[in-house]
Amino acid sequence: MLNLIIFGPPGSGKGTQSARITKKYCLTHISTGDLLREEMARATELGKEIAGFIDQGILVPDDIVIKELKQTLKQYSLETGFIFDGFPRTLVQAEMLDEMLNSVAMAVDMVISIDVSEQELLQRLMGRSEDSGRSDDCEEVIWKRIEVYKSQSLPLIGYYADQGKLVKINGMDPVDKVFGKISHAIDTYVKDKEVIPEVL
Ligand code: B4P
Repeated sequence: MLNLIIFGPPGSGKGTQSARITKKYCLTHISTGDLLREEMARATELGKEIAGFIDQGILVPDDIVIKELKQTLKQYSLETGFIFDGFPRTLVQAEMLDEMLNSVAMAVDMVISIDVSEQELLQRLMGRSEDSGRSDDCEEVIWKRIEVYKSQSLPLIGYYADQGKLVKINGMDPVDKVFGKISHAIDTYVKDKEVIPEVL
């Protein structure tokens, strides 16, 4: 059983790679971006509030994200094994996740951090904007998201590096190659820890 975090700037391929990791390692995929967009699509009062943040490219406040996450996790046994995609994005969220997992004698196993240049991020997200219909995939908002990533999320690199949990992956390569490197990192971790997941 594994608990992974996939971390990186907007457009680095977190969602893309999470889908593949989920399939290969039989994990439950939790994307806070998807959860928040689902709430927006329901057009609830909360959804409208969330849209106010996402449309500007800024982070949704921790209390809202944590509440959404906790509600979703209630549907699963924590023993399932998760890939957290786009969560945590702040130190408060990281500490909350540690607390929650520790309370059931579990922990984050590995944090996969995907590095991609800013120009490439812009190019990918502008490319996606043609069919994503996402309000935050426009140039001005993309730059804001990158800036927010650098100021609010990047400090998590140190938080997880200090715990010896960080794996850095060059995300500039094609999707299959990036996935190959991620799989290698996970397989090596699993082997070194002598934990044999059912999927192997
Ligand atoms: P997210 O939904 O997490 O989305 P993202 O960071 O924009 O994208 P991701 O990295 O998953 O990119 P993808 O694989 O799709 O966040 C959206 C917003 O929600 C945030 O800005 C924030 O406001 C809010 N939010 C979410 N979580 C939050 C939290 N925890 N706290 C507070 N606020 C939160 O890839 C992008 C494109 O690149 C795709 O078109 C893909 O096909 C392409 N691509 C991927 N890999 C590629 C590769 N190797 N080569 C070429 N193209 C590639």
